[in-house]
Amino acid sequence: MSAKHHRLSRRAFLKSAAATGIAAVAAEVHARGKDAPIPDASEVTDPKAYENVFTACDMCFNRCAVIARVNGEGQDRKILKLDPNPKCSKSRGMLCARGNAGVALINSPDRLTRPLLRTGPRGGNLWRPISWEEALDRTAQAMREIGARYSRCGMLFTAGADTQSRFVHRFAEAYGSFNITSHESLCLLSVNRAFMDTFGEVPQVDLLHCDHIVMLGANRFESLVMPDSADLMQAVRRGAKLVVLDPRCTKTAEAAAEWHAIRPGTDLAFLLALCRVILEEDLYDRAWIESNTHGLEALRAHVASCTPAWAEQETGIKAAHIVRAARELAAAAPRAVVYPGRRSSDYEDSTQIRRGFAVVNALLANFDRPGGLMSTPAVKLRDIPFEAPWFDDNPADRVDAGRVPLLFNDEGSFVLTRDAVLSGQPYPVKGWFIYKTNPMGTAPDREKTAAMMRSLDFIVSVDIMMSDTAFMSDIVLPAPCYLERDDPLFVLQGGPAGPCILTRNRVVPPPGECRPVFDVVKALAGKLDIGNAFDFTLHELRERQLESFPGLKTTLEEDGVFEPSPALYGLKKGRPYKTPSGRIELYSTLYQQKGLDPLPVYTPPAAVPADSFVLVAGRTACITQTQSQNNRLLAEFAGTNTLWIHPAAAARLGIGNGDEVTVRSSVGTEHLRAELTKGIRPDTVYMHSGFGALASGPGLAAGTGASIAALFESAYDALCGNAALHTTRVTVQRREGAA
Ligand SMILES: Nc1nc2c(c(=O)[nH]1)N[C@H]1C(S)=C(S)[C@@H](COP(=O)(O)OP(=O)(O)OC[C@H]3O[C@@H](n4cnc5c(=O)[nH]c(N)nc54)[C@H](O)[C@@H]3O)O[C@H]1N2
Ligand SMILES: Nc1nc2c(c(=O)[nH]1)N[C@H]1C(S)=C(S)[C@@H](COP(=O)(O)OP(=O)(O)OC[C@H]3O[C@@H](n4cnc5c(=O)[nH]c(N)nc54)[C@H](O)[C@@H]3O)O[C@H]1N2
Ligand code: SF4
Ligand SMILES: [Mo]
Repeated sequence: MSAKHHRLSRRAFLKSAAATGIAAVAAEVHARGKDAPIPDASEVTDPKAYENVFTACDMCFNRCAVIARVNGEGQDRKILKLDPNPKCSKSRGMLCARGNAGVALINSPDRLTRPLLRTGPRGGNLWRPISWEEALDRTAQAMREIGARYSRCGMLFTAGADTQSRFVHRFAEAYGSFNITSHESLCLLSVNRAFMDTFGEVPQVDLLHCDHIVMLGANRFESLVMPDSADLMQAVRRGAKLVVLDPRCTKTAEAAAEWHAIRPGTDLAFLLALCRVILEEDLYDRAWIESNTHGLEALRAHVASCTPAWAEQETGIKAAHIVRAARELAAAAPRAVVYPGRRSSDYEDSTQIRRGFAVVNALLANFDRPGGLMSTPAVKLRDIPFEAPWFDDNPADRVDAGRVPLLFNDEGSFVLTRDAVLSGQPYPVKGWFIYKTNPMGTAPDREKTAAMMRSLDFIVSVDIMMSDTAFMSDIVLPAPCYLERDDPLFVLQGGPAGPCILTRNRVVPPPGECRPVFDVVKALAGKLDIGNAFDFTLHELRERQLESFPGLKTTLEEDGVFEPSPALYGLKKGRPYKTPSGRIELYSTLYQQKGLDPLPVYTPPAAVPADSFVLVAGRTACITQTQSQNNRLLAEFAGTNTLWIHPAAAARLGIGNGDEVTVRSSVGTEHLRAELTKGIRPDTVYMHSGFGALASGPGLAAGTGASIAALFESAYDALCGNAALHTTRVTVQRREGAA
């Protein structure tokens, strides 16, 4: 063990943390990561001998505010510790386990450091390091050829959640392709669609001041969303009632007053029955509903047959519980919410299911009021605008257009785009620019994604590690992680914490030859004669953004966060909702015009055959999607996944706890260990997503656990094309001959 990288014992670490005034709780993760390259804080004899750099976490999309404690110069500069920035209200002075473990990205042996060119068959793991000049020349050349041969829409651009993704979008527009997708059509587009079409916007939630929360299909104590996760904890401690409906007992369900193991895919039956009880028993604020909503009588007629007894048949939740849930929600209203949720990539009718969420909230009269759903205050940063002259916003030209009636024009649908690429219809797409997203690990039906990639002429991936997607590419470009680059300023909405403005300042230099994607697209734009789209430096953009508010620059320098503190409630007073009727649409005028069901119509899920299970996905608090499975510190807590299965179902199949099992769907077969638990319905199995990487790149990750992306079939939401992950049925068998 070299002196430079010697590891701290838990006691020594806590002592040094205390000496530097660092919260002991945040030290937990460092202290337990035994094999991790923990920075040697004991070398710092003078507690003042470190510098604070303000930045923002990027271990998930929440972007909690961070203070990095750093010392040294140049290539010797190192991070001693990452701490939460207590001044940031949105992150509630918190940095989660993953946020702490961001330091493990820095010296990870899995980091990409040089541009790589594929030299063998695609996915064959044969690479040659090349210079940046060669990598950019080859990429520009391939884009020129694809543009000339198939039209510029023959290039697909996909960028994940990030503050520099905007540059990839700008690059695509300047190049002249309509085909841009992101992780969003695998995540939350159906919830966005439903709430936009009901309220005219996607609301935030004021859990902090809420007294009664019904949470369906969301897991805020493991799937962290800030400030919701912290605020829910506060609310529960204060005595707010939390009711969780989930086919399995999550950590959120464990902390709730009630957990109901709902039959997967039946949430809308529960919600329609809630509406019926609230309307029939006259439990709503008539004056508020009449002045704010559209379609009350149509809704009343629609839910007349949705009795609690009917909903019990569908959901498996006792009618008496449904009636009580409705009465308790109504009694606490408007400080009561049916939590809208985030990931809604579940069913083919997810948009209609989420319309049900929206409609119940409307009946609780909670919108734009403390303890309810919140309208989003407008906070805008100055920008360097660019209008591509040939890019008129023409959704009909997207390759995935016309398959669903309510496609989001600027996101599209990854699943539908993949089908279009594979079929070559309505036109060929033959090139792919991928930034910071890993569809091979996160899109359903991995084999289909692989087939799509094999069908392309050219693929370039920009990543920090060799993800399975990068692995299937032709050119892989190494990127700096969030601690190694400056980013533009960005606005984050924080619900009851209010919006804030943050930025990322480079904390340490990147390894090897990593370049931020801004530099990549700027250089490519120059080579493709569209350099005018990037006629500025990142520094110039930041300077422009810093002029957006008086005091922004100095406050960011001094505190690392700027909170503009606009009004948070009563924003809709005297203002129309951004819907066709100007009101909250219980009855959707837009859907009626398009010939769709204007009220949320319940579709019962397909029956589960006796020998099969519904497969559902979710998260653990120590893992983010596929991106942290090879983080050494986090692997200590969550190094693999298991198959949750009910003991009764396991007994029927002769499966014991810890046995290796084979899980089969119509598109894939995976192996992992069984975990017997009464915390799941007997007709459902579950595994954490984010494991089962194929690539031989990520050393720690390869071969750990099963890939849920390999098992999920590629169904999609009928209205907006969001992926529908939970429609897949699987069989489970004990794996004979396995240890
Ligand atoms: N630690 C951690 N935190 C994260 C992330 C992460 O990767 N790791 N990712 C972030 C992202 S991008 C997102 S979108 C959010 C996602 O956060 P959530 O929206 O909370 O989504 P999931 O964690 O996928 O949880 C979905 C839950 O729905 C349950 N479920 C499945 N089918 C049904 C059903 O039909 N009805 C009901 N009522 N329940 C059902 C599943 O068992 C699961 O527990 O988390 C964010 N926070
Ligand atoms: N089975 C299953 N599938 C799911 C989900 C699920 O719960 N289960 N959840 C869905 C949801 S909610 C979401 S949001 C999507 C997420 O889907 P993705 O966006 O594909 O998510 P990640 O797996 O986090 O992939 C992020 C990629 O970015 C790379 N990366 C990380 N930091 C940087 C950086 O600074 N620069 C660059 N260039 N690259 C970086 C990582 O190495 C990784 O390859 O997945 C969806 N798919
Ligand atoms: S929730 Fe955790 S991983 Fe996500 S941004 Fe915040 S600290 Fe980072
Ligand atoms: Mo997501």
